[in-house]
Amino acid sequence: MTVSVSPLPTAHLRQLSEQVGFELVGFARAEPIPSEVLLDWLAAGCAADMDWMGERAAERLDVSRLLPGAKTVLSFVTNYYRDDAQAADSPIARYARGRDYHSTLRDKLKAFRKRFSLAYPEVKHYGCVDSGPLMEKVWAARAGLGYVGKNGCFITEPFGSWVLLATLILDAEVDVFADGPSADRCGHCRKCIMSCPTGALLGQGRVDARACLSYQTIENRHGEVPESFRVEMDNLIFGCDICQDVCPLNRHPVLTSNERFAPRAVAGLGVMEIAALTPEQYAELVPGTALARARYDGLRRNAAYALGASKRVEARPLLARLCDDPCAPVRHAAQWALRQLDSVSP
Ligand code: B12
Ligand code: SF4
Ligand code: SF4
Repeated sequence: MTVSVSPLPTAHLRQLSEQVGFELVGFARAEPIPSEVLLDWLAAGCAADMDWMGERAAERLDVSRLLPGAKTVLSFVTNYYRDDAQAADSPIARYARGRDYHSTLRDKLKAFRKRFSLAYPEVKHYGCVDSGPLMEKVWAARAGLGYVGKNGCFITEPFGSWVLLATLILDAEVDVFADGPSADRCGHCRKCIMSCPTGALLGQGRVDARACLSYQTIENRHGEVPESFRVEMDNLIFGCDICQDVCPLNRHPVLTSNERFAPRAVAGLGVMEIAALTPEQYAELVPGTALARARYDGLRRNAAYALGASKRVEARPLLARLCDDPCAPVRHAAQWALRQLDSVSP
């Protein structure tokens, strides 16, 4: 049964959002997403082996499958940009240097939902941070918080693309809905497309995950990274920020004071140190960060590739040791990296 309530005041919801620490919130009508937005991308194979993207495609395209009677989608933005000196040369992408962003955003969303339920007990809601079957960038765009740039990232006016998203569906209307995405500010710029080392940006914000180093370093945990991509992994072990770093709209980042994004000790390590991590060091440094998704062997495999890509001759003894590692992808990565070193110093 759908409960009928008068439109909720967005001014009050904005207050609640601010109280729990979100930087921006916007409101979109919970209308279905045109199916080609997702289905064409899946059909072209751009999801690589992320089968979970297709498995719940129907829900991704229609939020009323997640919350019957859905009327409104709230999109929340959190700025995560920091420039702490200890992580200045980190091979880990910015969003993953601190505490796992999933828990940081989930805690804020939980706090919002708690306050919301106290004020509007009759309204049902469904929340998502990253892993839920929702298209979060589409909702952020519809909610008027920015637009999807050619680099495939959601770009806001105040914070550029250095933001993470959280989403909440309500079965009630609000008093004011956004008009849709803000104006595209990319214009004729193509810097991100030209700078992507693996040609993963296909234009119009489309990303081919198969070619994206973010996918290869995080999601491709079991296999091996194609050779033509490994050579681009110099100082890049988890995620990739190249197409955001070059973006002129990211030139004036706003620093966040949120300590949960402060780099953890693991973000102070260099590639050699990550390649040499013992299971004990991994257990001490990685749990509680987003890096845990790549797992112990995935991080070391990526670090071995990065050593090969940078042709670090001083890494030879470490790589020789990793050639005997019990994990096959780590072993193969170390063997490949040694061959790269041989090409500069036999
Ligand atoms: C799958 C996924 C990936 C994949 C594929 C990337 C991709 N662009 O699809 C991989 C592993 C490669 C990846 C990488 C990264 N990801 Co990711 N990822 C996701 C995930 C789970 C789903 C995205 C998705 O649905 N893709 C399918 C395509 C078809 O949809 P889309 O991305 O929305 O793009 C299309 C639509 O937006 C449409 N569109 C654009 N504007 C509009 C407007 C309207 C009205 C409509 C209808 C449609 C429309 O055009 C786009 C192109 O076809 C989301 C979380 C979520 N649940 O949404 C996080 C998410 C997108 N990722 C995030 C992050 C932080 C990253 C990385 C920056 C991490 C890193 N530093 O390495 C990189 C960025 C890579 C890049 N250049 O995009 C953030 C985005 C932050 C931001 N500012 O954009 C998200 C939202 C997670 C979160 N909760 O914060 N990711
Ligand atoms: S994250 Fe890196 S590999 Fe992926 S599209 Fe951007 S620049 Fe290319
Ligand atoms: S680099 Fe240029 S084209 Fe790419 S997202 Fe930024 S402004 Fe748009």
